Amino acid sequence: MIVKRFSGQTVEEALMRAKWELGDEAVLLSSGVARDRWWKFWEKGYQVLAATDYPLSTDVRVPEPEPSEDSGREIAVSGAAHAMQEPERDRLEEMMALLTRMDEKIAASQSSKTGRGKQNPLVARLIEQEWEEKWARELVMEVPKGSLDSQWTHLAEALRKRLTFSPPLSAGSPRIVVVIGPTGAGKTTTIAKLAGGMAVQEMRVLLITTDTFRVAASDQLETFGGILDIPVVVAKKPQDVPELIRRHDADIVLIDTPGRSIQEPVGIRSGLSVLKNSGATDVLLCMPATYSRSGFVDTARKIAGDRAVSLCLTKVDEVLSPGSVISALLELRYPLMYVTTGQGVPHDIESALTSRFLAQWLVKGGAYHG
Ligand SMILES: Nc1nc2c(ncn2[C@@H]2O[C@H](COP(=O)(O)OP(=O)(O)OP(=O)(O)O)[C@@H](O)[C@H]2O)c(=O)[nH]1
Ligand SMILES: [Mg+2]
Repeated sequence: MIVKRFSGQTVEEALMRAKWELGDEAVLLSSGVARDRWWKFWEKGYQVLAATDYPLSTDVRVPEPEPSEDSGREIAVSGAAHAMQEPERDRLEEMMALLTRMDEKIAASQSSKTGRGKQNPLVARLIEQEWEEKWARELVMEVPKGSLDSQWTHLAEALRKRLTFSPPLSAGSPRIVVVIGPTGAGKTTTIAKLAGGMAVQEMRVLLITTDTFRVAASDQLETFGGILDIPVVVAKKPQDVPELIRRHDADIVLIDTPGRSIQEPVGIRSGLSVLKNSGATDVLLCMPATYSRSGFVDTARKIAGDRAVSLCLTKVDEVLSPGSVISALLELRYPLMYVTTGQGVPHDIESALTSRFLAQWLVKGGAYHG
């Protein structure tokens, strides 16, 4: 009996080669993806193992492969198995069983290497929610077996332990907070929300805008200040900030900065100049939860530089699957101070540390009910 392996770009092509060489009576022993020893390592290929009882023809021509769309791997070959003698058929069956077991072992070892084996249903669900697979696997490892509800609770707890949180802003002498972030992140709205909440706690708040870059940008903060009855001043240049702070007796100063694109290094530098000149005690980085994981990480890193920042995660109400943002938070490890949950001033903001809904939402997704 002759047993030989044939390769091709598709199973059919490999099979055709086998038939041409071994004849129509050839029996297919196994088929599968070609290992690189059998195929050009830079191309995807398939291999079949075929056997025949008949001697090889000396005039063998292997045909050029015909293009085929079907790349199915399970193909039956009409065979001469029925014509075989009993002991040969037994030997063949033994060989086939052996080859199948070898194939299974190779596939299992490859899947454990790539981590693409049988997937835990919770991991699969998190990946559907746009979690990065690495984080999904890592956190699910900390979740004991149990009902789905108890798994969500444990997962939320595991996530809470991994993330760091900053307590909400309090009064200082004064506390000087510079709010930075990409364009449209919600910086000015967040400042208005914070100021509204602080005024209720009877803190003396001063709002400073350094956004003289865009037409009427300072009007937005002045309008909020007017409604909340909180003083708003405009710093024409970053160097003016300390003097403006001295002139006002405040417990806390919130400084708004213009949003600039991260593609624009000049804008980022001018934002940094406010940080340098203001004597900031805190830097609050507003980042929209709507960004992709990589967009979030790149933008946050470019804007924060090597500065210690706290994070305000904005627009969580616009996100249904928070997996991207979780993956970004786990990667960045910046302490999370606030989440903002809508456009309403001053209510749509909450402390990340004390929020009762945040961890649950981060793992389960859906509408945010903070
Ligand atoms: N859905 C939702 N919208 C928000 C939230 N916070 C702010 N916005 C909206 O986002 C838009 C931009 O908000 P701004 O506060 O002007 O953003 P900004 O970062 O100051 O923008 P620039 O100064 O232009 O960089 C406005 O329409 C806000 O109402 C939020 O938590 N949820
Ligand atoms: Mg603004």
